[in-house]
Parts: sequence; C-alpha cells; structure tokens
Amino acid sequence: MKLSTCFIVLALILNVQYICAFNIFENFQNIFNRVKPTYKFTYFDIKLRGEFIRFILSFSGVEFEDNRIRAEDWLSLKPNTPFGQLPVLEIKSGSQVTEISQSQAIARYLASQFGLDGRNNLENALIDMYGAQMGDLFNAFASANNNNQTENLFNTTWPQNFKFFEDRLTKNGNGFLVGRRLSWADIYLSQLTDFLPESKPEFLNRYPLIKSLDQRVRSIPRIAKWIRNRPVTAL
Ligand SMILES: N[C@@H](CCC(=O)N[C@@H](CS)C(=O)NCC(=O)O)C(=O)O
Repeated sequence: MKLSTCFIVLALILNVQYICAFNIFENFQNIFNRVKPTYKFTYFDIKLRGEFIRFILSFSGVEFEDNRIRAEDWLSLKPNTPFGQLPVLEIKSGSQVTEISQSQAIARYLASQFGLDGRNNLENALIDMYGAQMGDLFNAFASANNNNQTENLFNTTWPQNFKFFEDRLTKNGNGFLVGRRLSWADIYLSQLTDFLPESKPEFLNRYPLIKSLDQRVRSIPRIAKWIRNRPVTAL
C-alpha cells in the first residue's frame, strides 16, 4: 500500500472513531437529560382550559413553571405558538425543546409520563372518550359564559352530563372512571367542579359518586397544596 493511501485509511479510521465517540457522548447526555426534563406551562391567568393540567402537573410532583400570560401580551406571543392558542406545554430535555398545544394532548402526554394513563389501549380509549366528552362540556361552558347564559347550562347540559358520568362511575364500581386506578379523566372531572356557580351549592349532592371522587382528588396532598396556594382568579 502506498504511504498516501495509508494516511487516507488512517484518517478515515480516526474520523469514524471521533464520530462514534461524539455519538456516545451525546447519547449519555440524552440519557441523563431524559431523566429530568423541565416543564413550562403557558396559559392565561385563569383556570378555564388550563387548570386541570395544572392539577396533573401538581399531582406529578415535578417542578413546573406556571407561566401566566397577561391579555395585553397575548397578541405578540400568539404567532409563536403552534396553533395561535393557549394552553401550550414546553418540554425541555437537554438541547431538545418541544411544544405541545391542545389541552387534551398535553394531558395525555403528562398522564403517560406520570402514571395517570390507562393500563392498555382499551383503557386509554375510554379515558380519551371521557376527555373528549368533558372537553365538549367545557366548550359549552365557555360559550355560555361568553354570552352570560350559564344559568341555562347548569340546569340542562351539565346535569345531563353529570348524570352520564355518575352512571359510568356506578358501572365501573370502584370510584374511578376507568380501570382500577386514578386517571387524568378523573382529575379532569374533579377540576370541572371548580366552575359550578356558588348559587348552586347543592349541585353535586345529586351525584354522590362524582362528589366522592372530587373530594378524593382534591385531598391528594400535592393537589390540595396546589389548590391552597393557587392564584385566585374569577374564572
Ligand atoms: N381545543 C383547544 C382550545 C384552546 C382555546 O380555545 N384557547 C383559548 C383560551 S381558552 C385561546 O387561546 N384564546 C385566544 C385566542 O384564540 O387568540 C384546547 O383544548 O387547548
């Protein structure tokens, strides 16, 4: 082999080794960073579509930044969000930053990270089913609230849906909506009761299983702590 060929082969070997070493280093970095991702949760200074996610984050025990956007700052931030809406969860893992929009997608991701998901595909489908139904109920609340028509809503749509959920809790028979453990659907249902008007303190008495679930969720120490310390907001 000519000397020049030897040099080329040596250079190639060294280059491959350098690349391998770099990859190994990066993989190690990723492994360590994956252990501790950081979370920044961005929403307005209200409960609405953000609060059940704050409940989930509190339940998990991870530190998270509760980033509350003032109305006057929103228009400049809006174009930088995935869909021009909040909430958005930012997950930083080493050099990788991922933003998730859509409240239920955020909930599902966090649930899978922190054991609030189903044990199998079927349970996850049921949890998603409840999430979607509660999302619809929530949308009805948001639009009724915008039109000052919540009175009607709390006399019709909400009682009808709470009866659905009560019946499903009866059917599952163990205090949870799905399977045999707490899921993000249970937390979502509990947090929804934040929106019941003060004028209807008896509302939950008609749904004893939901009332009991709500009390259990709110007395989980980390969620109870969150509720004690959270900012007081009108909505
Ligand atoms: N389906 C979305 C709805 C998000 C949504 O409607 N966000 C509202 C606040 S609750 C918003 O960002 N409004 C401001 C805007 O659209 O400019 C979700 O569940 O995250």
